[in-house]
Amino acid sequence: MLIRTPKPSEIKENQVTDEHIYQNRRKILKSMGFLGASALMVSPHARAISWFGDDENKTFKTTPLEFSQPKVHQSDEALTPEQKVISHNNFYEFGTGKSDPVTQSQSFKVDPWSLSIDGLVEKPLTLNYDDLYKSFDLEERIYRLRCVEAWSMVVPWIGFSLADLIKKAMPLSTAKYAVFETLYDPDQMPGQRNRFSGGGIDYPYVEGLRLDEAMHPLSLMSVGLYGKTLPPQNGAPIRLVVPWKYGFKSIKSVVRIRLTDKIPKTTWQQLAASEYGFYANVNPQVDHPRWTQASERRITSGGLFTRNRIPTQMFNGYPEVASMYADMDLRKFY
Ligand SMILES: Nc1nc2c(c(=O)[nH]1)N[C@H]1C(S)=C(S)[C@@H](COP(=O)(O)O)O[C@H]1N2
Ligand SMILES: [Mo]
Repeated sequence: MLIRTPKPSEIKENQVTDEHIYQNRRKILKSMGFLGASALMVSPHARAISWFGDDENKTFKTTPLEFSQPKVHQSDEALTPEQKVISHNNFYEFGTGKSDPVTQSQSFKVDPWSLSIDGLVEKPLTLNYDDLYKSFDLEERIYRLRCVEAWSMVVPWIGFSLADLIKKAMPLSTAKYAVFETLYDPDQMPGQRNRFSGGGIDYPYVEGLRLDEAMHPLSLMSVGLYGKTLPPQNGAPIRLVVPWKYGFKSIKSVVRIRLTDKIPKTTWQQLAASEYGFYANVNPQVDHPRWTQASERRITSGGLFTRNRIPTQMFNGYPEVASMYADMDLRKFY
């Protein structure tokens, strides 16, 4: 995401050069053991700028997960390499640069965790850390995720249908929207400590879906990727993945889902309503006010400067959601 009004003391991600991100990422990958000695020789003087402190010598421990392999939601597209999925992130709670989340989140505590579902439901419920992995059948789904900034990834997520979770809480007929909230914990999340470190966002991060969108079989609560539990930079221990919407709807490290009858004001709408709407359906015909949405850069196994520009597809290539918007003007409801 890009912020509209620059503040002088803020590192904006478009001011962080590709080269810097590249060097920083190499350093991280090196510390995680992905790169050999030869990688170091390419840039012996590489020095990552550390904005908040140093978390990068620790590595968060993920654990293997058991899951089923359903026939649906598989894909023949090339997967984005795991080390890119876990080192190029947007998670403003840990800083606004693409490599801040991986460097600043490695000591994030996910156990104990508490995720509550409340509001307009008959049976409010709370899941603890173990419930996240044990209360539902976990399956692997390969989904494209397209960021509003026009890069995209193909990721083997592990998780369960959001619909199954909502059904357990028994929604009242008056419920029309689901509102999601990320953990608020400035001690652990340096981006929440002041306006500048967190991109001007008024935390906690909030997202929302219409209830029919939330109940759509594609909407996934993800607890893992690449066969393991999620690392913090990707939203551990549980995050939403809504593959037909821009990436910012896929809220990370969720602690609360509240059903309501009023449309919520989401974090990015609060920050820049003219740029980020409630719906945020991937739509190559509706440009972001400052750049095109007609194409995207697919992150693959190539280097950072590899050209992988591909056309963006309507609803990110998930046409089965179109009927939910049949009588809506998608330019107005962007
Ligand atoms: N809480 C929270 N969730 C968030 C964000 C964030 O800053 N905070 N960034 C969003 C954006 S802009 C994108 S593109 C995706 C990126 O997910 P990934 O890092 O797993 O690829 O997470 C989304 N979820
Ligand atoms: Mo994004």
